[in-house]
Amino acid sequence: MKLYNENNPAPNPRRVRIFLAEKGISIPFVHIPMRQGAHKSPEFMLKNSLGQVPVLELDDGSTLSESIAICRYLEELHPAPALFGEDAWQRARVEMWTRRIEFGLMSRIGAVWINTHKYTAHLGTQYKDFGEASRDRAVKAMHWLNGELQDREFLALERYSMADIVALTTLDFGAFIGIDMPAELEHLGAWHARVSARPSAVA
Ligand SMILES: N[C@@H](CCC(=O)N[C@@H](CS)C(=O)NCC(=O)O)C(=O)O
Repeated sequence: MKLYNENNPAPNPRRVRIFLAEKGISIPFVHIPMRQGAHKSPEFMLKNSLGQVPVLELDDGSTLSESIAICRYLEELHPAPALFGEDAWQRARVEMWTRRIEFGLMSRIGAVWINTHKYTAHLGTQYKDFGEASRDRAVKAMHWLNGELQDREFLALERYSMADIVALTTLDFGAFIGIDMPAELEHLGAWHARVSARPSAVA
């Protein structure tokens, strides 16, 4: 088994690396240098027709894309610690929060990235107004998360879960492209410090 990976600041492969670190699992990485377009090479497109990383490849050559699907697969193979929850209620909570972060925050940050950033200008038309509106919506989502976190330590469960991994990688990518967490969001800031202090966060 191996993971086709790109280094930081790419947020989606980082989800898998943090997940692996939390599980104490080690698998070989194959670096796909995105700045050189390696993710769009004909060879890599055979592994993921969207030309995106991460991709998990099994020893028989079969491939799995989508960071969360990859982590779900690895959770089945290595159940402890249960990062997707231990029972029906916990699993549903992790799903709920993972989806909320992906749709409510990551989609907005992604829209800022694609429509306003100089690094993506070569990819096609940038719709600057849409990008700037998405920035406002991303910051609004941070305010909402701050309220949610006022009386709990982690997003979905009473302990760390996949939802925290998705939120951490999303917010750190947002900061990389200039969407900082407003300093007054003390609960979100405390949560961010808490999850960033875990050894896995350096992944
Ligand atoms: N939903 C996918 C998103 C994967 C993705 O967008 N990866 C980025 C790198 S962080 C990428 O490969 N972008 C290149 C592209 O979309 O063409 C996942 O969770 O794995």
